[in-house]
Amino acid sequence: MEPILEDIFVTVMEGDAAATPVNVQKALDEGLSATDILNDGMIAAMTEVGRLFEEGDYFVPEMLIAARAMQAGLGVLRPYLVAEDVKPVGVIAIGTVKGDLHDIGKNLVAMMVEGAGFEIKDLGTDVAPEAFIEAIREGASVVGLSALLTTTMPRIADTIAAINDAGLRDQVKIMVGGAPVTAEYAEQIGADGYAPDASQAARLASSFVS
Ligand code: B12
Repeated sequence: MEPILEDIFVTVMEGDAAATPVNVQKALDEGLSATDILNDGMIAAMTEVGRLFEEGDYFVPEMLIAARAMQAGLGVLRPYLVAEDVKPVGVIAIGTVKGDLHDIGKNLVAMMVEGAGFEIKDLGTDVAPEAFIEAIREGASVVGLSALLTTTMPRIADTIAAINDAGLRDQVKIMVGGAPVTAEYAEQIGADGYAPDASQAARLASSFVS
């Protein structure tokens, strides 16, 4: 691997949001393609961060700062990706369901999924089913629904039902999560998948498009 890609890998893993964009610019100046920088430097680093999180060597703060470093690097890389016409692996519309204002976990999932190469449509918190439906009509192929309260968890099922009623269910994969949500609940309400944390959410999203 090019030494500068190794540098990017390391600065993303270490969550160095100052050095990552500098290294990305350096790699571009050295003539590396935006695609290689993204795949072999940044996405590779976020995959490793996910692995370390799952093994208990990294915790939420490490994952958050790595994701922020990745975002800082993406700020430099984005125009070059557009110029190279690099397509995202998919578009995910993610949001916290109606009545629920918790967004820390949802944001973490969005960052890790972006780290896996997806374009993110972040619909925010307190999101009505209609907003997810609109996002699907605009091209989202994956939907991520988050709920942190036992009282708002049923809104996940309502949202899936509304997507069904709109005749869009077969156009989209739906993944669900949040502290009260379980794999059994996900299956019961007809979601395509559940993940207990952001790292597994990124793998789940990737499995939908592979
Ligand atoms: C921070 C927090 C708040 C903040 C939220 C700030 C914000 N911007 O998010 C504030 C202060 C606003 C808040 C308000 C309330 N909160 Co609160 N809050 C919490 C707290 C302490 C942490 C949540 C958190 O951020 N965790 C860290 C993240 C990283 O973890 P996570 O959210 O679980 O997300 C991970 C996974 O679940 C998963 N995931 C999450 N979303 C998704 C989505 C997909 C698609 C996938 C695949 C995976 C996935 O991946 C994430 C990353 O690894 C929890 C307690 C707790 N320990 O969970 C209580 C908690 C969730 N809150 C609670 C309550 C009761 C409330 C209030 C009703 C309090 C009140 N009386 O006003 C209000 C509700 C407001 C509303 N309408 O939403 C209760 C819920 C109880 C219950 N059984 O329903 C909890 C459990 C506290 C408690 N023990 O009582 N809260």
